Amino acid sequence: MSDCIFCKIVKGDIPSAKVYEDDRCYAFRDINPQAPTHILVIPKKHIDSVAALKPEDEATVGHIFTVISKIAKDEHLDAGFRVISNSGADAGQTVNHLHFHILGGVKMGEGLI
Ligand code: DGP
Repeated sequence: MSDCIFCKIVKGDIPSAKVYEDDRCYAFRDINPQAPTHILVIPKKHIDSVAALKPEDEATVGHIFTVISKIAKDEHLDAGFRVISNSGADAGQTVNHLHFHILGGVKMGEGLI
């Protein structure tokens, strides 16, 4: 989508601190980190959110979770990490391109989840 900021990040039109990239996904550091390690993992293909996922996206999402596991190891998040995907307005989704937050490097509280 031409007006999507994460599509622009994938294309390199908006700079980002890249952590990982392959043919299906891209990972970069969040511009407004909520934890010492805060990385976003996104599909290169534009998908609006978890709510918009279709059966043909299953392989991509499964792949993203394997990549998340690799990134967590590379970032030495051995003590644990949290993966969050906000979907829709009530969840506070602000960028309508599917993304998974990896949060780590700190002992997190038990609020919400
Ligand atoms: P969410 O609220 O779940 O939609 O999270 C969107 C995240 O995207 C938020 O934590 C801030 C991050 N973000 C927004 N714009 C940019 C950007 O241009 N660059 C980077 N690196 N992160 C961004």
